[in-house]
Amino acid sequence: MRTEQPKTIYLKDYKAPDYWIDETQLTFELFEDHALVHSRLALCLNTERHAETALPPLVLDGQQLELQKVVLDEQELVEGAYQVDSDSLTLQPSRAQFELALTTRIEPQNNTALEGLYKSGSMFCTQCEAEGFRKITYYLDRPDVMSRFTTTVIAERERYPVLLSNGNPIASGEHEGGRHWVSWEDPFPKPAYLFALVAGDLCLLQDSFTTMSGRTIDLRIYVEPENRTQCDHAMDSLKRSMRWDEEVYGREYDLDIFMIVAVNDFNMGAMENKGLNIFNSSCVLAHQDTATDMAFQRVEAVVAHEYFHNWSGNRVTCRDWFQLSLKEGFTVFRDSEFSADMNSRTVKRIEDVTFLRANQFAEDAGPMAHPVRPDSFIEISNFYTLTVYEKGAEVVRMLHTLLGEEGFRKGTDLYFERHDGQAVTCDDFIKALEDANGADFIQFKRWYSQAGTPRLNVRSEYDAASREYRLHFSQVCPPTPGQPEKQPQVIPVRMALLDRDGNEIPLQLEGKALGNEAVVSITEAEQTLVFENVPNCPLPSLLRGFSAPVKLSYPYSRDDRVFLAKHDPDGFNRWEAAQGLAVDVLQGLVEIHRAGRPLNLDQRLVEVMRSVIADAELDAAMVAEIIRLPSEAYLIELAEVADVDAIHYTREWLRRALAEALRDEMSARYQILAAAGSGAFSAKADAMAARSLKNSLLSYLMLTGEQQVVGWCVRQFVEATNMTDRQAALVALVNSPFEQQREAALAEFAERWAEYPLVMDQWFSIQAAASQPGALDRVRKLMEHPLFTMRNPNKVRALIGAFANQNLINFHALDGSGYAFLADRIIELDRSNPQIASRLVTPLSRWRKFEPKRQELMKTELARIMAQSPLSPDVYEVVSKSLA
Ligand code: 0A1
Ligand code: ZN
Repeated sequence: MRTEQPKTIYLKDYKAPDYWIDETQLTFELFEDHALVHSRLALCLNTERHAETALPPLVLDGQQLELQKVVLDEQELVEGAYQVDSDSLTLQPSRAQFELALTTRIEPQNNTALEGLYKSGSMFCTQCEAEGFRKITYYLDRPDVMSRFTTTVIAERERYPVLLSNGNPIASGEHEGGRHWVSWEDPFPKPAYLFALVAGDLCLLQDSFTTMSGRTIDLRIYVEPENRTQCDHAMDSLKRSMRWDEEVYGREYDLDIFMIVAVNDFNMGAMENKGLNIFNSSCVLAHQDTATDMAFQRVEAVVAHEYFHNWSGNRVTCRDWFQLSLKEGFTVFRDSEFSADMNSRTVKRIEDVTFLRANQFAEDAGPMAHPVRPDSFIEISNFYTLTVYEKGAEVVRMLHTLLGEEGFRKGTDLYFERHDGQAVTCDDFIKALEDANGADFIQFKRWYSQAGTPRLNVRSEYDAASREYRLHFSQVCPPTPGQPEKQPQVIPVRMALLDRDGNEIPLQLEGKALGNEAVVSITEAEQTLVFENVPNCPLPSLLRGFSAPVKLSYPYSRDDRVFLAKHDPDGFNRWEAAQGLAVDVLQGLVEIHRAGRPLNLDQRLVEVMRSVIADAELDAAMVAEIIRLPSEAYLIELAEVADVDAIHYTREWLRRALAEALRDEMSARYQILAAAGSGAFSAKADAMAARSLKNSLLSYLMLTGEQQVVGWCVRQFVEATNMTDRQAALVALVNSPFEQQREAALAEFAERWAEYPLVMDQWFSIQAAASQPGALDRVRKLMEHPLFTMRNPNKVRALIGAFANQNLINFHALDGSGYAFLADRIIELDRSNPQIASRLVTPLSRWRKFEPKRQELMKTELARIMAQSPLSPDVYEVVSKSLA
């Protein structure tokens, strides 16, 4: 908590540590009201920094610890022989190699911040990334200090039959008084942030995997007994991830055992601790009765993400936290490619791009904008951002695009070989890719150092006489905090030129034949490409697959977009054209609405939607993506000054108008899909795609207000064989004016699923996000619900997060009630869980996007938060930067 102004940490100040820790031996004694942590550290001087004749003091990190004993080289130190303050323990070694033994007392039961060692329900667990280990014992808690860990856990056998830590189990035994112990040894040196411990009464799903070299790995998923039946999908995803990493990256698993533990109280999605991944239960548990298809896909992606970290993160880790994207950007790229290979590649790309544009672009345009490799931070927990993760993954994707599949693999092989067992930087990653390919990424590295989303404007000219087609590119990146001016970046543009029938014209650029599709690199602020031998004026298909995270603009007419939506041979760009058309239509409607004129429906959009709904050949998931209108959040991001009311009103108007115009086609397709899906449940991609389209159609059809459709919806709710269909029907009812059906469905759902916390999260969330007036009162009432608690991050995200991030019309109510409500929750949460409190500030931090009245109201709430004392560094950083 804040006593003085929190300190800013700078990348430029990085220094290697004064000492290394070769060995770390830990013994945990777990009790009901406290824990004792005994550590024995083998330290040695970093002789690259210091001569043995002038030993610097040893400064260990530590917070909220009660230090009970300090023993240096078998000599217990008396008070005064060391110094302790709120963040550190300092002592003076007298030899270059020495042993330090410490005992600290901590209170996991009172650890509501869920960082360090804490209790989730009846189980003990840890979360050490980024700087949680220092809340367990004094240590060099920085990722470049890598040590071999041996851990012994001692606890009451009855309450905690399962005792886990990293590595392989090496010994176990009984103590007096019903206590038992297990020792674990991790042969791989690791930083403290990868340490983990679990103690609880857990049940086990076990399986095995044979690696490419023929070793058998023991796979274990530990969950609370009632969840035993919901682990199959996670186990299956794990085995597929292990195989994929062997096939695509040549990476084999290294320990003999790999464990996943599901916990209910967790700040993030999951954590890649060596050999002992700890997961938010929402990212492990999946059964068709209780989890939606989206949840299934999230489990698959998160299991893969954490597993892939074993190489991209653990075997090769980060030198310092400024390099976080080294492991996160790369690993997100790896997991998204895995998901693309397991499901539909185009649909996965559409989902990722949609998410990036609505969320990361907004971050890049807001007060917390920072480069993929930040230069400074106050609280590192605030930098687990969409920029570090998602934009970081886009940066790796561009490297993949520029090098091609084979060149990229050569580069990653060299990276893993060269840096195995090391803590390295983003520059080291790039250097390996360069060296393996003879490439030069000097300019490309600006993607790591410059914040903000570049705009790429494109114009074209066709000269029939010379048969030349010119594309003029100009790029500009807007100023971001601390970076008023930007240099041009390398922008790979995957593209084709289409003739009037939608066929690709062979590309010839400066005398070189490039085939039908090419990746061109735009490197200058202004650049012109001249394509030769172009028989007729073509239509360009640009930035295919979203080959760079930029805002592209080309003066397409609506007719051009209709043409591309129907004829572009590239699936992603067909969707992109339809999206672009919908954006253009909506932006036009917003203007008409603001001018007080009546809205009208552009028939071209209706035609595009009609043609895909009727297209039985097209992947149903693609149809669902194409008919989904751009989100309110994305429309707000695109606007200079966002008129929330107009955006909400016109988007709803357009949805209803489309539903009415396409009523027959939509209901015909809905009924076919409903009949086809009523049989046995399948989790295969095509079955999921069919459900996705069916439910998207249902949500449109409900807008017609027809009794018959309400009947279909209620029937789907009652007869659903899976949570995807049941939940979709509930969402449609909750967002409808049919009060009686809505309340009945909500009540029945709550009664049936009261015992399932993750299902109830959905129930809270659906209501928090419903856009009818009075939402805030409903949210306040739901906070009193016996199953709601501010202590569980999933519940906070489900209710408070969904209201502030998804219910934009109510959150931005003009009386400021939504803002005041959120500020109250942030202030309240800051006392128990600063990381979660800080994440909730995001919607308020975006105040510059709105008109003066809302700006003032939002700033007032930010100022009110700022005036709190104490205030965590987490919330302080985001709020102070938002107001700066
Ligand atoms: N490294 C994990 C994410 C993670 C980060 C921080 C945490 O606590 C503050 C927890 C998890 C991942 O990328 O999955
Ligand atoms: Zn990660």
